[in-house]
Amino acid sequence: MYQFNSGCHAAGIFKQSLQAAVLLLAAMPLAWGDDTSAPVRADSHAPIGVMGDHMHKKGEWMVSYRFMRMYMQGNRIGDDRVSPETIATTIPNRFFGLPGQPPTLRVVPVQMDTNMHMFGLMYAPSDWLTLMFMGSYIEKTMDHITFQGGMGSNVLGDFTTRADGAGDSSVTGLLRLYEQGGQHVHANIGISLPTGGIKNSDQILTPTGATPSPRLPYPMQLGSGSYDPIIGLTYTGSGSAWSWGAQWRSVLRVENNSQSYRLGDEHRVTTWLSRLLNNHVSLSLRLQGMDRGNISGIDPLIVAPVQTADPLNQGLQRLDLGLGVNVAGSGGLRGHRLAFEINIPLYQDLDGPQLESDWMLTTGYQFAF
Ligand SMILES: [Cu+2]
Repeated sequence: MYQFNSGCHAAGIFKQSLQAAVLLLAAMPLAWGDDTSAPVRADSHAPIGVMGDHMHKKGEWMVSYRFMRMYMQGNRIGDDRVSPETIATTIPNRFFGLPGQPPTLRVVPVQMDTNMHMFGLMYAPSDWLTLMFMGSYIEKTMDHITFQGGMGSNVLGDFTTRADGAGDSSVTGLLRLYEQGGQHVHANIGISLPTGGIKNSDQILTPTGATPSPRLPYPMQLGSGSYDPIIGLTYTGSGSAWSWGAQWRSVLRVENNSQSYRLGDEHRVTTWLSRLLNNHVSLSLRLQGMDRGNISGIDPLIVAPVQTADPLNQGLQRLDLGLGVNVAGSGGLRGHRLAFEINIPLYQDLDGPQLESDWMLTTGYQFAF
């Protein structure tokens, strides 16, 4: 929907996250029973922002739900902040020369909100193999400023574009490679399935004041459009009150999608340290490095004087700090878990101009049976 911006997006963000946490708590069945087996340690799962961190015992199932919220405001080129006025008057428009295309960018994204609902299912056919399926539903909004005409810094107006729908899903096998004395290693091998849309469109405001509804630029699409191999390696270790782990995980884009492009490869390396407060609650500290490549190829229907329409303004390198809490149920709530994590960038280097990341919240509920 086309609409003019109103109010402050940030005000409702923490409220929404809190609501999600309360909903999850309310969804946990209340029951009482004897805890007959060994206590479940809260830190036997990694911080909730890590996927495919743990395996299950033969015959065990797990269902999970995560709510992730990511907030981006303001632009950078490399590590340096850049204003909308500077972008609109100095950054060349790669489509200049095509009919109606001005020499510089004239539409500038200023803020983006992403909500992701992730649904997971895990099953272990044997002790050395756990299968994991993940699906998602994504809601994206991006706020823009449109500068008037072909030059100058007069603002014509602002507008918000939206895209909602299924995101990509994945099937992954976790293969145990080593297990001894509290040390564990497994391989993560899977494939990302193109269930997310790549043809979303919405109404925009052009520099001439027109309001067409073209295909939205790459960051507003919900999927990759391609079958993407996932490979990784996970290590976890634990002592009496502390535990730790590390994971490498890459999503490789090996084929062009139906719209003649492929997203850049994504590589993530993360390491964490968790401290048990008691068996049921642990706190965690995490570092994550991420590298995302640019898009190769181009969607011929994505043509606009905006940074997000350029396949070469999509790559980035980022280092995030994560603070998390894991809670594991016992007694009648054995098998149920709640977790929360906030991730804040310590450093980001963007092929830009590109919107910077400000924070990401992840709330999750897991139930193994
Ligand atoms: Cu699990």
